[in-house]
This record gives sequence, C-alpha cells and structure tokens, in this order.
Amino acid sequence: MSVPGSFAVLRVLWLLSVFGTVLPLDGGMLFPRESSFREVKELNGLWDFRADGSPNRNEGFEKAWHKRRLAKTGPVIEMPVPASYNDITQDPTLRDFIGWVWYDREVAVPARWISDEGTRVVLRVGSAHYYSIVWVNGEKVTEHEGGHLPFEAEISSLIRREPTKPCRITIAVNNTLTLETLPPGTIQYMNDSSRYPDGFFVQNMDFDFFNYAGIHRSVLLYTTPKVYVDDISVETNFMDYTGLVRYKVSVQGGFSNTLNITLMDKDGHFVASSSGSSGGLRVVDVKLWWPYLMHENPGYLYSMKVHLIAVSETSTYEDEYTLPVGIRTINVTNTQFLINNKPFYFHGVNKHEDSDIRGRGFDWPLIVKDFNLMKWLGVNSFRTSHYPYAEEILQMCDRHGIVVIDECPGVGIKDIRSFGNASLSHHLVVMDELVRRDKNHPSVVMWSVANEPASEMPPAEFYFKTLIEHTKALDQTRPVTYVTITEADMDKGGPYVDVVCVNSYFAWYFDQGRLDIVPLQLSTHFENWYRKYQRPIIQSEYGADAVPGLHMDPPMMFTEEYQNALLQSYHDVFDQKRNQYFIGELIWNFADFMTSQGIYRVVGNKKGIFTRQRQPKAAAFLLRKRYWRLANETGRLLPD
Ligand code: GCB
Repeated sequence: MSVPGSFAVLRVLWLLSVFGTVLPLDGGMLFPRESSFREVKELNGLWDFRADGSPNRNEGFEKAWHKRRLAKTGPVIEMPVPASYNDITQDPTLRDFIGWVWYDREVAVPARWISDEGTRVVLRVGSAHYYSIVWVNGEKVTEHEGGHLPFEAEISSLIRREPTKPCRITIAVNNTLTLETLPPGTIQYMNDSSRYPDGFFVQNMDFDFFNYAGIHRSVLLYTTPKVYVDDISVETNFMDYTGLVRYKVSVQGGFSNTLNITLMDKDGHFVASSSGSSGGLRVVDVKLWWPYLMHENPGYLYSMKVHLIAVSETSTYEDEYTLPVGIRTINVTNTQFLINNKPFYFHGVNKHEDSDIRGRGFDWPLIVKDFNLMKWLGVNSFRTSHYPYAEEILQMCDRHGIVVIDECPGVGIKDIRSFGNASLSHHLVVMDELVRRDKNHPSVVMWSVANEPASEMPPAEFYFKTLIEHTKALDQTRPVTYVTITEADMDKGGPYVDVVCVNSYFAWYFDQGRLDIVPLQLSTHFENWYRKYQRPIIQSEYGADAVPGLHMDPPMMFTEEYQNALLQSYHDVFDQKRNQYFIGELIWNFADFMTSQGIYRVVGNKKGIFTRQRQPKAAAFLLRKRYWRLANETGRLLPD
C-alpha cells in the first residue's frame, strides 16, 4: 500500500516485489463464466427435500439416503434452490429445524461433456449453510464447512462411469452451530423431564439475525478443458496517467502451456498484452476505478482476457477466462482512507442478505432493487455484515462503484471456549477462502475479520493478532479491521487494525430515550479511540429500531421520529469530527431483517431505514438528504 515515487522506479520495484496476495489453499475459486471454451449449466429450480427429523438427526446416514433417489427412501417435498428452507412451508418445525436436511435432483448432462475426455466437469455450490456433504450418483465428492462461501468438486470421471444414466446429485446440509463453528453457537439439551419432552434441545447463538439455512446460492455444473486456468490474481497501481496491472495466473492439468494475456477497455478496444504466468500490463491514459459519487464515471472496468494453449503429444487444449479489472489504489494514513490517493468518506449502510420467504436465498429482483435504493439514497459503500455476500453482489459493486468492507462470518464470538485452537484454525481457513474468492474485486477495499467479539477475554488478544496478521499476509494491498463495540478493545485489538471500526448504540441500549446524552458520549468515545491509536475511525453501526407507522412527538423509542432524532444527534458529532480523523458512517441497518424470537425483537430487528419489504421509513428521507449533501462536500474529485 505504499504511495508511489517515480513511475519507473515504481514499476521495477513493483514487478519485482513479492506478489501481495499469497494463497495457501489448493486451487482457485474463479467465478464460473462462460467463454468459447467453458460452459455453465445452472441447476436452480425445484429439488426434492427432506429434513431428517429422527431424534439423533442421523437416520439419513444410517439408511444411506444418498444411495438412491431421496423420494425412494421416504416422503419428500419440493424445495426451491436457491432459498433458505425455513420460511417456505407452513410448518413451524421446519422453520426452526436444527440438524441435517437433504436435497436431491437428477440432471441430464450434455452428451459431449461425457464423451469428450478432454473436458472437466465441475459441480459448484455458491453457498450452503452451514455444513454440507455432496454425493454424485451415491458417491461422496466433497464436503464443506461454513456458509456464505463457494465450494466445488470435479466430477468428470464419476459421470463417465455410467454415461447413459442421469446424474443424481444429493446434498445434505446441517445448520447446527457449535463452539467451533463460525459463527459459533451451542446446543443445549433441556433435561428437566417435568418441563421438556425427552430429547428436547435448543440452539443458542450470540448474534442478532435468524440462522437461515439451506442451499443459499446457485448450484452449477461448469466445464473447463482438462488443462485450465485455475486462478488469477491481479493487483493494480498507477502513476500520473499510467496504470499498471500486475497479474499472476495458475494453470492446472499439466503439460507445457502458453498463456496470453490481453487487456481491453470497456468498449472492447485493445489496451495492453503480455504473456506468461505472471507479469505486468501497462495502461496508457488509464481510466481509474472510482467510487460512485466520487467521479462522473464510477466503476470503470477493463477486461483481462487470459488465453491458454496447452499441447501434449496427442492433444491440444485451449482455455479462456475473462476477468473484469478495476485499476485503483487503497492507502490508509493516520487520519484518512485514500482511494486513488484522494480522501474517501464512507457514507453507507450495513446490510443483510435477508428477505421475506427466501430468507438468505439469492434473488436477483431483490438485489437489483437494493442497488437502486442504495443509489437513490446516495450510498457510496456498505459492509457485508455479518458474512460474505454473493459474488454477483460484489460484481455489481464493481460495476456501480459501490465500495465494500468485506466481512467474514466471525460474529457472536462471545464464549471463551470459542477462542481455542480449533476455532482459530477454522477462522484462518475462512479468511483464506474469503480472500481467495474476493481478492480481485476493486470494490472490496478492506477486510473485516470479525464483528464485536468478546475481546476483553484473555485469549482474544492472541486470537485476533494471529487472525489480522494472517489476513495481512494473505493480501498486502488492503487494510484489515475488526468491528468493535467495547471500550475494552481499546487495550486489546486496537493496535492491530488499520482502521478503527466502532459500533455504538447510545440512547438505545444505554440511557434509553436520552437523546440529549449522545453528543457528549459519542464525542468522548471518538476522542479516546483516536488519542490511543491514531487511526482513522468509521462509525460502523449506529441506529434505533422504528416500527413503521409508529409516531410520537416528542419522540419516543421505537417511533419513526425517535429513529430520525437519534440519527440526527449522531450526525451532528460526525460533522464535527469529519475533517479530523472521522472517515465514515454506516447506518444500522439498510432494511429490517429477521432474527430469532425474543423479547427484544418484534418479528425481527426494526433498525432498518427501509422495511423488510424495502419501503422507506422517515429515516430514509433524512439519510438521503444527508448522503447527497455529503457526496457534494466530500465526494468531489479534489484538484491535483
Ligand atoms: C450490533 C450488532 C448487530 C445487531 C445490532 C442491533 O451491535 O453488530 O448484529 O443487529 O447491534 O440492532 O442490536
């Protein structure tokens, strides 16, 4: 993240220096894209489905449900994929189900994919929550721990074994959270037989959103040639009017090969080319990637075409993958967040992947609506609270110039037993998977390794130091943070983060109804953080629940007036600190969202400025006015 000196020096140093993104995982996880040499077949739609309601939730394994069609082993219902299964039926036991659920369907695989030995066929699940096991024709092909991130398995040889049969895909998914999952949870058995039936248990969690489960993103089959482009990493930089794209390509499948790299502009015109598995592309008259409202042409993307030819004694393999590339830099000083060396002020939102009926299931109409609402509001950024969002969402951010703080599912780490080695190892793997998936998105400007962990606990310091250092080693081009709420963090995690992201709920969880204390408490809070760490600060959450249509003046908690007044009292302090070290504000939350049932939530969390159905509350109009004003005051390109 160094600010460049002279272009020639920069170029040499930059090309010689160790590539900033080091990935310990086997293999890449490129988003499946069609090209002249790759095909994609979506397996979305209706799958057969059954929840394993047996007392130990293990009947499916005991009776090997994956060996036959699910419908042959018992009753099934139709289940849409992608979607959470929880809100699809009228059955409360399925909504609140804990344990294994089973999906299956048959697929007709194109004959050429089977007959052509030079074609690899890969089965990919965009995400399933939480633990998944996948079988093809009764044979296990992969398993994966963790929701929100993709996993895949090559199934070419398997489907060639019985070429005339349809291919049967079975996926078992378990949503149980334990002390070592991410997020963590505990299963509690209620053993008092005078109050609970035999075997009664509950899932406890320390986070504030419904633990939606099922196959949440697309299931795909895609092909590559036998020798193929497995992964691409790009890092970008610029000096004056010249951009640089440094790339690294990894090829799998053996054989000597030739790689040709071509960079094209948005109109498809040639810009630069190179060859070999790593190198640099020089872009004359570069068009930088700028955030929305910071430039008249935000989200500019080049296309980097990677073309592979591999020759063996008997065959020639050809592959092509085109990656969108935005050229931009990120730097952090003691007081500023710089994009392309200009100060960037985050005026944005926190979101959830959450909606009626679908739960956390991928849904294009919802995604496009949310982008339209964000642009209407004047939002230039969001945090993927509290887990990685779908890749298609990040691609939209790249195209529209919406800046992203990319958060892993490290939320609700509150129990001391969740700071052990097993938890840490898994958390490190999740960061590996997240960086591997999202490293090439220009919109992603910072990694968030956790939200509000119990950092006052003794093992937390080692845990977060390790996690943050690991993430910085994975990607030296982006800052790293974890989102904090407690003052205790000032002594613990603070030294390791590049940017202090702090949540607070003054006049809500504390000093309830006392809006008059916000200015004093908030400004003391900021001053303390800054004095201690000299790092820029983002208000990464603040807000108040408002039940839509509930009014009271003078304002009272839960009314639209109170939500507005609370936001306003925060804004006054933000404006005082904005020209010092305060670099951004992200409202909690963009929209109302579902939570577990409890006395603090009235059918979900109502801190949205939009309802769950995406209709505005009064706060949406307040925020819209503010964000457009901020865009005018902070977003203009400063003169060179
Ligand atoms: C927080 C959490 C978020 C909650 C929010 C709230 O601090 O990070 O997950 O939903 O507060 O509304 O309490």
